[in-house]
Amino acid sequence: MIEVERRTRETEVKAALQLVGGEVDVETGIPFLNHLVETLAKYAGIGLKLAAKQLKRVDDHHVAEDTALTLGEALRRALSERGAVKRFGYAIVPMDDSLALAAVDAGGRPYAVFEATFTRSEIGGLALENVKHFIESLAYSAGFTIHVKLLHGFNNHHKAEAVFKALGLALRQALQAEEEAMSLKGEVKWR
Ligand SMILES: [Mn+2]
Repeated sequence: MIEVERRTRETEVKAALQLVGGEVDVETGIPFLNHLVETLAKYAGIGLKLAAKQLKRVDDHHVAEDTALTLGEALRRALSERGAVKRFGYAIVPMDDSLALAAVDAGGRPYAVFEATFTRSEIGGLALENVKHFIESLAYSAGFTIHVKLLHGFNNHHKAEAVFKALGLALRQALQAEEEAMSLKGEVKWR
């Protein structure tokens, strides 16, 4: 169990993460963000209890970003303890009208490519521009390369959820234990 707390003047986020499964419960005060992060954890097969609160009332931006940074830090710590993992994973996931692709390198190389557009500005308290910001923040704090591409879609809820399901399933593969480091360097550096 990895526990991470992140507190700034803007937010307070507490996360407890288990790589090998367990209960998933996310409460950020932003209903659609809860839904997306719970989807990510469930499909990734990780246990995650995460609570975030906004200390200074502004908008959803800081909570979304800091939730991603805290989850990423928990994943980074969990992986540095776990040792070798498969490292790479990918998935293409449909959700009715929407089809999303995600590919991950969970190997200490922070980078994010996000290609998806939305035709609504907000769902359930979450500005949809923060979906991209969330995934970028997660990639940088976890030390993962994450590519996400929405191949097509119409319903904005389905589009965002398909992205998080695909990312979750890609992570499920990438986080599987492996006998030796997936790198010609002989080890994966977690900075
Ligand atoms: Mn920001």
